[in-house]
Amino acid sequence: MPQAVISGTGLYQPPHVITNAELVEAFNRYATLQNEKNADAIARGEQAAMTMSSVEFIEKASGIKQRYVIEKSGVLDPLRMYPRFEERGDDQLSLMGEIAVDAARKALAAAGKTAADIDAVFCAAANMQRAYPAMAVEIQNALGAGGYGFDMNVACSSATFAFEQAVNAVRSGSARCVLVVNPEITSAHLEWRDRDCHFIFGDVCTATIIESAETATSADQWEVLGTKLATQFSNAIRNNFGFMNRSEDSDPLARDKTFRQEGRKVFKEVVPLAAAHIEAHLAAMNLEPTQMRRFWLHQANLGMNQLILKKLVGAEPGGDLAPLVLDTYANTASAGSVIAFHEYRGDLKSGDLGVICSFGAGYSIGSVIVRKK
Ligand code: CO8
Repeated sequence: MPQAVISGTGLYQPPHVITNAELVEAFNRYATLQNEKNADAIARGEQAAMTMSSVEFIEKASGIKQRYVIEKSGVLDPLRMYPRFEERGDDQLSLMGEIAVDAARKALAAAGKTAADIDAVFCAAANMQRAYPAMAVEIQNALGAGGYGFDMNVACSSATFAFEQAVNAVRSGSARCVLVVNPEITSAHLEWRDRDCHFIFGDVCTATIIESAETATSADQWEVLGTKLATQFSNAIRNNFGFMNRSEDSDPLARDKTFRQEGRKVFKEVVPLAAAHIEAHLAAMNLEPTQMRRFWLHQANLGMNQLILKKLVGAEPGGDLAPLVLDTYANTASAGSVIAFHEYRGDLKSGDLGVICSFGAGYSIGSVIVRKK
């Protein structure tokens, strides 16, 4: 069976930054306008006044300091509070396709491959821009790749789940070189008008080449020693937007049609699940957490990652053991752990071991154990 290696990664970084100060200012202007509009109902006690957001809360509760977005003016317009994207014609490359192609070209260059080498494209993300045709097939076509492509959604674990599919495809011989893309346009399905979650997400796209060790020529190769996926149903993170909305006569703009979560519950339930998952995966391969040179963890919350690391290795993670990217990128759904892997692996040496791990809605957890060649 051919061995699978990660031979290149690429990152699309959106052009606009929203700092916490800008975000909070826009939210508080929106909340003030709402309170003025609903002043009578609030005075009669029929409606609760909206409470203000704060930079201090956001940084203390999450560790997030800013986020990148593809479109900024609509998000910060207190009369709108979501991005402004132009509808594109069927003959134009979709926005998800565009950012995926950008990240993919960078990953191909890093791996020393061309689109002609790709024989499978997996588009794995927390939301797809449309129902069909599959985003992956559009991306495959835009790149000029052959083979086949499909979309998959396991929310924040989409990337690691796709890595396992790619590794299996390489090992089984159904593909020799797989492109995994994670175009996350979270700004379009985040509820920016809800102070409990308005600070959480950012846009980005990551791309990863997973190929047979027999064809890999990159100077930076990572053997995939093992993958482990797990899911356990939970409603604590949910979005009810979908194709049934029209037939159900439900309001497509209602609160439940964008991201919502019980953040504290997620925090408490997912930390032990993720730590136990990584520990079990390593144990099954006769490895100890302390043998890991690096943990590229899902980027949802600084405190979550600190607790997971403490459970695993009994230490506070410095930037070196479990690098943080959520301070600058925020939570980028499935792309978070891949951004960390993309940005923080150059200093590792041949033989060094690490774990890429995602966790999130579903609940879903995916871990990928890698060794630098
Ligand atoms: N400013 C000021 N105060 C606030 C704000 C704010 N912005 N927001 C909430 N507060 C208040 C609350 O109202 C509460 O007040 P009170 O005590 O009076 O009730 C107080 O602050 C504390 O609130 P919380 O208990 O909610 O605060 P936490 O310390 O729990 O922090 C977090 C909230 C940061 C959300 C934290 O719980 C967390 O990060 N949890 C983990 C969440 C997580 O990992 N989720 C994974 C989601 S990602 C995923 O699975 C992918 C989904 C698909 C992508 C979707 C893209 C859009």
